[in-house]
Amino acid sequence: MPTPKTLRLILADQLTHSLSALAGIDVNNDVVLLAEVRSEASYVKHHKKKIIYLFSAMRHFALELKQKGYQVHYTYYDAQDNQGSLAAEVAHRKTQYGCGQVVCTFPGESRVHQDMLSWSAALDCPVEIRADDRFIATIEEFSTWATGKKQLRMEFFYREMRRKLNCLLHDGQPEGGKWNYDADNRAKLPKDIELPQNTQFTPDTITLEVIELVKSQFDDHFGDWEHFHYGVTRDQALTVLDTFIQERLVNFGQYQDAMMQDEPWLFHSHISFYLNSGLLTAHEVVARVEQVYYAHAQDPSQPAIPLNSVEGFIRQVIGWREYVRGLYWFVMPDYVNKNHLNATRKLPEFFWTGKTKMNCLAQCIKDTKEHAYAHHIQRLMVLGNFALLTGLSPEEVNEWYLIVYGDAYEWVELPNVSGMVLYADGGVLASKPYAASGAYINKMSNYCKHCEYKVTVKTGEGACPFNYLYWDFLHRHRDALSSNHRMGMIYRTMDKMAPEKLDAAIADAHTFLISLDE
Ligand code: FAD
Ligand code: DLZ
Ligand code: SF4
Repeated sequence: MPTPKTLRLILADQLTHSLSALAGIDVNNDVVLLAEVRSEASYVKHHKKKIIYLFSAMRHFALELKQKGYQVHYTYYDAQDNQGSLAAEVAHRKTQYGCGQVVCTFPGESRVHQDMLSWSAALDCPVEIRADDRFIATIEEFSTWATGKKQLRMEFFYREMRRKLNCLLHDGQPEGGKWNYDADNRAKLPKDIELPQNTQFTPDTITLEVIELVKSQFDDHFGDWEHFHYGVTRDQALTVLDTFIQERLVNFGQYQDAMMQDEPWLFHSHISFYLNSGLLTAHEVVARVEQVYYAHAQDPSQPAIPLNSVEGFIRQVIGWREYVRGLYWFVMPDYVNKNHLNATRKLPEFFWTGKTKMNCLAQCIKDTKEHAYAHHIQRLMVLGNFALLTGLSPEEVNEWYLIVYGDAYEWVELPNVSGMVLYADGGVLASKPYAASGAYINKMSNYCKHCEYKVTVKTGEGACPFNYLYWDFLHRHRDALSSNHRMGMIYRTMDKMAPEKLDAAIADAHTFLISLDE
């Protein structure tokens, strides 16, 4: 029997030529569908730059498929017959092209997966959901690794990934003798350091059209559309990666945790947009970095790239990224409702405007609003730390992170927010909350120099709010946290504090939290 004509769906974050949904395509017969749909573009009010990036990247990818000879149906956002949702688009195009089956790749969000599972019955035809082999670990591999373990620590999963790829290993032993060089990666940026440029592209006519669409249709969404400079094709994404490897990887490790006023890009790679939407794959990113590391190590005419930079970067990609993806599918759907610390405070308005006297927050929100990007420590130790210490509701904080970052999809956003930032999962992801006082922010940035508050003042007039919020947080959650052996030392320090100092911190925190609610 001949194979029926197949409708092959490609989602906005599946822009990869080797995507499993395209495997075995009959180019003369099958139809590839990409659809810009209202339901996906506005189920949360995504940052304008995230929509510009995705729609433009989808349009460019569709053109590349057509150039390869594929039959592509591209549903434009403002097309008269746009059906408004993925399910309705699939149903409509299946009938339009007379397809007898649908093939998709496993999506990145549980919500979309649940929807896909209902399509076969609704369409009365087979709907095949193929594994997403762009990840290094399969969902089943993670589940096998995690099942029965008391603690799911990234470090041990990461070592499995290193072994699986035979990456930075000699006879099964880690390069340099250690698996992890994180201890070397905590330097502050020197005052006079010369910072490299981030890679920028001038928008072409396709991107300019999408910008006009977003200006008219998504005006009420968060974020600035101006100065869009991201890559929107695979070639451009490769340029971003290669420029990072040539110019910034050398310093990535030591300055990975550093932050600087008005400098969002620093020595980071800025590839998360491309990795998460499929223009780059984790396999190729890691292979290129490893290859350049060894090539430079063997060629005296090339500058050596420090192992702490290379290992640190590779750990982010095959460690953290793979780990949060595996964890997401292992713990969903319950994970979405986790709230171990019973945090219920509403998100303050300044998360949308950046209007706060706390300079570190204002800076990180400004970077986010302008670029749909902030680097990891800004997300974790400034914005996340504030959300943790002030007890913001996980639901509201998750929605904010999903909206504001151009690389945000639930599989990666939710574990980072509920697990890493808010400790809402009670320690499944992190062995202790990432709580910190102003001293950490001052150590890793120059934000405090430009702030109305004084980071060295602990309580009272002009004191840095992070200082008293920190002690108040520990005090409030003593029952939930003091039995955690990694918190033992900090509670012993707290117990040695003069009672009036702790009382003053708690009183200042209460006043601050009341003003936050107002
Ligand atoms: P680099 O610092 O250059 O790191 C290289 C790559 O490693 C990144 O591109 C990313 O793919 C990967 N990576 C690093 N850390 C993580 C991590 N914790 N989880 C998953 N991948 C990681 N990353 C997202 O891709 N999407 C998100 O929605 C997202 N939300 C986050 C929310 C919070 C609260 C926190 C603390 C982190 C979040 N991250 C998220 C992780 C990280 O902040 C971003 O991946 C990173 O800032 C992207 O910038 P970059 O490409 O310059 O990264
Ligand atoms: C995030 C997003 C946006 C803004 N728009 C679309 C869209 O129009 N069409 C589409 O296929 N996907 C879109 N996405 C991504 C989805 O919301 C969802 O996050 C991923 O497809 C999950 O894998
Ligand atoms: Fe942030 Fe406190 Fe420093 Fe101000 S003083 S920038 S609020 S850490």
